[in-house]
Amino acid sequence: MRHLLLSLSLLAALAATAQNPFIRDQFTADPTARVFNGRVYVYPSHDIPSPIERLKDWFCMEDYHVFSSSNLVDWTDHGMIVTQNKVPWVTPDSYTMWAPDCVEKDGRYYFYFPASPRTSERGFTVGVATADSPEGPFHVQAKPIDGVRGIDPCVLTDTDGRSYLFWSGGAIFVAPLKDNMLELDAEPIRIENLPQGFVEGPFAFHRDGHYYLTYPWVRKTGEGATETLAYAMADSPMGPYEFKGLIMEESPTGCWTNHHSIVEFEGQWYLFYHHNDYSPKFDKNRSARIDSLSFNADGTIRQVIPTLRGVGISDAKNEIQIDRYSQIGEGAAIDFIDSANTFLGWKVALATKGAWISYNTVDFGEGVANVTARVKGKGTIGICIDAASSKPIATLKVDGNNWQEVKTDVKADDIITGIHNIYMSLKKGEVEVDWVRFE
Ligand code: FUB
Repeated sequence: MRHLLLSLSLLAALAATAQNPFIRDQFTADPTARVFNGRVYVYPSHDIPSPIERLKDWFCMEDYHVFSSSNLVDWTDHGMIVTQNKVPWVTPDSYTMWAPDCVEKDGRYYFYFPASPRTSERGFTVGVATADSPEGPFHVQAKPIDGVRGIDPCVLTDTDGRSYLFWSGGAIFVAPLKDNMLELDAEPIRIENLPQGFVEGPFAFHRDGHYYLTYPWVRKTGEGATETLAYAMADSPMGPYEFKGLIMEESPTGCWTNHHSIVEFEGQWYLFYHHNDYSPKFDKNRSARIDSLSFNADGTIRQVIPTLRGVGISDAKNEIQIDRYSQIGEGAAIDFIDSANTFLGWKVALATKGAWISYNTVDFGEGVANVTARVKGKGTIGICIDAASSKPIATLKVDGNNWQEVKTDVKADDIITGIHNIYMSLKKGEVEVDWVRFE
């Protein structure tokens, strides 16, 4: 057979797909991912364009939603779980519901969130809401946790069942929690020996006897001084931690914040993080992304290169947003379909003969008979698999200035089955492509 299946090991490694950003109808920042009952739950903060003048140029967050998925592809928004004006200790209309976390203990779910308390004009503290299910309903505690001043709570539960609360506020702090998960059990300590520079957003986890403290870190000064994701390792939850390096470099497009979580799901580790994809001109409206993460044999973390493609296998029979490409050639460019409504997503413009774009790891299953693409313009596109220069399996003729779905037969010498990379390349004219789908 001319078109070979990729190896079974690749199949095993790529269990699901998600293009970035993976929540496509609202802003989602600071994504904390957790696995509960075989599903991935994401508890992000919820950026909104500010309804009040004071926060027009700043973070503005009124409430939290929770999302879940069994495959990292199809996400359910379970709706709003906590909102500022229903939390007795939060300053009303302060819009300060920043980065949260949620953990489970003995069948109960504890949602930790920072906000500006009524008792002080400036600054943040951390409160808790509890539920019997990861989706809620969550019941908020009347008061915040005593002894915590700061943002970005994260809870690590050790193998002995003891839990630790991490947070940031000029530095990163940690304290053990009491069994009730609602109170500190000892005075917080400040994590020492991290390199200089602004830090926030701690996410701590445990793997194979190593404790990881991962966090956004501004390593530079002056221009380009935005957040990286960095980490340190220790032999116990409270440290001492030894700095190890970067997980992700600064945003290439200048989004000032990054904020993340790291989770293992069905044998693969994933980095959830954010970028201002839907709001390129205002980096306080961010969107959550996923990329795969892996470790070296000594437990250190391999650096993650952010992708638009995201993770896993895409089903050829679903709409593939080829603008979330894995490779792009000269003469191809990405833009919003409508910059006045960025949630409509992106398109790729193929403007010169030979311009191409590619999208990897598409599952053709038992075979496909035809292909449909949402396109506009005037020209011809060849669809190839596995190499931009291979003989096209289909040729799409496009003629129209409005978006339209064009369908054509797949003409392959052999039936195309299994997993392949797809390429779209311009044979003549100028064409824009929204998505492509096989049947
Ligand atoms: O989302 C508001 C703040 O921005 C978070 O709490 C920080 O970690 C940064 O992402």
